[in-house]
Amino acid sequence: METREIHIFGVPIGIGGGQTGTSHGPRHAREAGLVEMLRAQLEHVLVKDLGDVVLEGEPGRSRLQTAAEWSSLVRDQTCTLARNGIMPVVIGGDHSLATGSIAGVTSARREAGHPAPGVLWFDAHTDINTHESTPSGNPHGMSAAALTGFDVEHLSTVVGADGRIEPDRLVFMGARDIDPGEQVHLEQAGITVFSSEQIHDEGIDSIISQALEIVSPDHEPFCLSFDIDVVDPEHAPGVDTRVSEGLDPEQTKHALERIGAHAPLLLVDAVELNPETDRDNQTAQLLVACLNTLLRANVGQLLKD
Ligand SMILES: [Mn+2]
Repeated sequence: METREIHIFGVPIGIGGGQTGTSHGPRHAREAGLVEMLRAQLEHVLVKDLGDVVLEGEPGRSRLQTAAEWSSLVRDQTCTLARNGIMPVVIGGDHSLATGSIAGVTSARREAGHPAPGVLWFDAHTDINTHESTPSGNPHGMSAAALTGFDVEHLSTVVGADGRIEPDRLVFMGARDIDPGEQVHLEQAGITVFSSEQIHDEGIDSIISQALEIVSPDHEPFCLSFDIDVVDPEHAPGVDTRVSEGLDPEQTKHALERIGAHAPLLLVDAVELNPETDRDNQTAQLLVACLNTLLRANVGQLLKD
C-alpha cells in the first residue's frame, strides 16, 4: 500500500497574543508525546518532526510586523510541503501563524489548478479584526481578516492575492467572544459562524454536518485551523485567552473524528497552547488526544486521495 506523509513543525511565536507563554506550546506538545503517539497510531503514514521554524532577531519592530515575518516563514514551509503532497501539521504558538500556514497551502493549491480550499476554524474567537477595529492590538486576532481580504498592515502582504481564501468557504466553530468590529466584518464578508451556544442547543452532529457542507460540499480536501481555546477552560485552562461556556472534550473529539472521516485534510494548525497557564499538562494532553483522534480518522481519506 502507498504511504502518505505528515510533517509536523512547531512555530514558537507568542508575540501575536496577549501573553507570551504560547511560544512554549510546541515544546509542551512534544513533551506530551505528540510525535510518538501519532507514529504509533497512524498506519501507512510516515510521521516526521521537522523541528521548529524560528525567526531570528525580533526586537525593534512592531508586533504586527514581527508576526508577519513569522508567518512568512510558516507560509514558505506549508507551501513547499503542500506542493510535495505532504500534510503539514503546524503546532503553535499563537494563532497569528495561521496567516502563513493557510496562505501557503492555498497558494500551492491555486498553483496546481485547484480553487482555494475551504477552511474550518475552531476558536472561541473569530480572529477577524483589522488593526483599525482591534480593541487589544493583538495580531493573533487578525489572521482570519488578512486571509479573507481585509486590509491588515503587514499580514495582508504575507497573504498576497494567491494566498487569499473565499469567505463563503470559511466556517467558524464554537465562537463565543466576538468584538463589535468583528461582527461587522463577518456580516460584510458573509462568513458562517456556529457559536458554542448553537452547538450546545442544536447538538454537535447537526452543526458539523452543516459546516462540512460549506467547507467541503463534495468531499474536497480542506484545511483545519484548531485553536484549543474552543474547549471550555475547565478542561483546557492552558491557553492565552480563556472564555467560558466552551465545548467539552468529548464533543470536540467527536467533531474532529467526523471531520477526519469526511475528506482529506490539506493542513492542520493546532494553536494557542500556553504551558504557563496550564494545569498538570491537562491542555497539552488534550491537544495531543484531539490531533490523534482527528488524524486517525483522516488516514483512510489520505490514502484514498
Ligand atoms: Mn484563535
